[in-house]
Amino acid sequence: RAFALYAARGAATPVDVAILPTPVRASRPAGRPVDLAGGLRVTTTGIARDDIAAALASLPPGQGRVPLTIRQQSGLAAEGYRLTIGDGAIRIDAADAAGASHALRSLAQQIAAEGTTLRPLTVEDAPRFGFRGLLVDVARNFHSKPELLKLIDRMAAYKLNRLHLHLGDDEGWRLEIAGLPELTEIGGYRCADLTEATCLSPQLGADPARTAPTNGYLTARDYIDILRAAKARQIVVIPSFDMPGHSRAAIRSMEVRYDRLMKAGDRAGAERYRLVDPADTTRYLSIQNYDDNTLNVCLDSTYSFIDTVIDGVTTLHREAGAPLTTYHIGADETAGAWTGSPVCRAMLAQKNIPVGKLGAFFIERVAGDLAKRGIRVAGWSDGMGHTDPALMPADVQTNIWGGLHTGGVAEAHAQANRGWQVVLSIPDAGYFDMPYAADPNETGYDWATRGIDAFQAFGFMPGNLPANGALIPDNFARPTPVPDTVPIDPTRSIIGVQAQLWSETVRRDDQVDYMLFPRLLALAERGWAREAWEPPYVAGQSYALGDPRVDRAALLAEWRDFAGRV
Ligand code: TNX
Repeated sequence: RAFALYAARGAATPVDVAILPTPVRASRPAGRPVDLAGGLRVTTTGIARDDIAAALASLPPGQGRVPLTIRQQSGLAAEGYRLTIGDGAIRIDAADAAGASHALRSLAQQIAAEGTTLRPLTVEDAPRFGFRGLLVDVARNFHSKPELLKLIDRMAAYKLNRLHLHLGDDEGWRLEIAGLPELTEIGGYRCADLTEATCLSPQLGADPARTAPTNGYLTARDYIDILRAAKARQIVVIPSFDMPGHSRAAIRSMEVRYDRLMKAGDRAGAERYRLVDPADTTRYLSIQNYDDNTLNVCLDSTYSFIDTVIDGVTTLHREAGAPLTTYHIGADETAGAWTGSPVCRAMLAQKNIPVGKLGAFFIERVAGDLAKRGIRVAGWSDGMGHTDPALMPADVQTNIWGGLHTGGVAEAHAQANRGWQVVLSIPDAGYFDMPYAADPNETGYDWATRGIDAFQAFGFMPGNLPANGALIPDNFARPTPVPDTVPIDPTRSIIGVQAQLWSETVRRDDQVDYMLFPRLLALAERGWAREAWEPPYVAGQSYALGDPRVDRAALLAEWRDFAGRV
């Protein structure tokens, strides 16, 4: 592990710490070192040891002599901590269990760099954003439970705290749901070609066996284990099953259920699992070329299906002791089927709404159902933006996936101005299914950008909190300022950033690691630390790297130092 110098923000002289993401303040006071050879003796006050057990386990073991005193302390920012190393003792003051865990992770990084003799060090730290997320898509290609557990531990090490687990899409359904076994029996498997009767989508290569890495699903037990591992690391899991578009796996699975019930003579039962209107004559093609992937939003059975899914997921979260707080409904890239559906025509006439509002109608209805259960709805910004805010619950999370130069700034500000919780999932800075570089040997899509290397992720400027949560565009390829056409209301803010690992092109678990590391660390850095080279937000203005207000020399110095710590 490299051990680099960095100028802690506000420090007059460079301080050598190994902590990543960069802490707010660090200093090297005078005093005697701490010799860890004697082993640590941990005591806690006001923070349950169970809540920080995973972070404690990241330290060298031992029932030793060196006191490590962990105390809850009021007056610190949420997730904040103060770590004091010196004179034979280590002390942690933390706002909460998350703060204590972060302090322990910082300590573990310092031990990894310095060895068992720690020179005196004081760190004061707190995150810039409360939401620091990673999306892992296990729907397109499945990724194993061990891989997910490993990622959860890596996330905690770099102080990321939201795992957006993408469990359902066109190509697969990856979570066992009580009462709907077909979802995983059918939806958990891609097939060799499209001739199989229940085929979801073909395998990406020449590996048709059902044991191919693209196949599989999480059992209820697996998911509970994942939730528990996340909770032990202060990570909230946000499940997502994309709807009403991107729903081919659910549609195919429920067709099988329908047929089985019909064969058993249970017509009424079968009708409860209809997700499309059989008389719908609409022809559509989704952006990803599916012509049969959209739930019919006018059928009551669609909503009772979603209800069963939410029931099942809620129960698993309860069993894990990690209540479901946010549920992501997708809501993106709906191809706009339904115009040829008699059921929809009847509903439109009855409710007197225009056909163009059907997508919004779906989101508003599911959001309302979630709100009744006390669960926050989350969705992608394109779909969410079409809703009528007056018909949405007050508590809404939106993931902005407009590009830096294609409307993402205005979208982020407009949706923040609706009072929503805005998370920046900006493709050109945080879609880690894009390749590292425009090189034919690299895997990944390039629709958003020709490549995102760690420096580009590092140079993303998500804005200036708390009053002005502005999205600051920064695209190294096109350093042209983007006009801020929708200034953010000064009382609003952006709640955080998220990295996305979509997995259409990412099949094996080792490819997951390759796509995420090291650039995930750059995003973790931006989610945690606000740097002096980021100019303050000014309403109506925006800037990119070419803007003279960006202190490029300071950015490069920070980058070199960061790269040394990675
Ligand atoms: C767009 S981001 C998508 C995903 C794809 C991704 C591939 C979003 C809401 N939709 O379904 O996996 O691009 O880069």
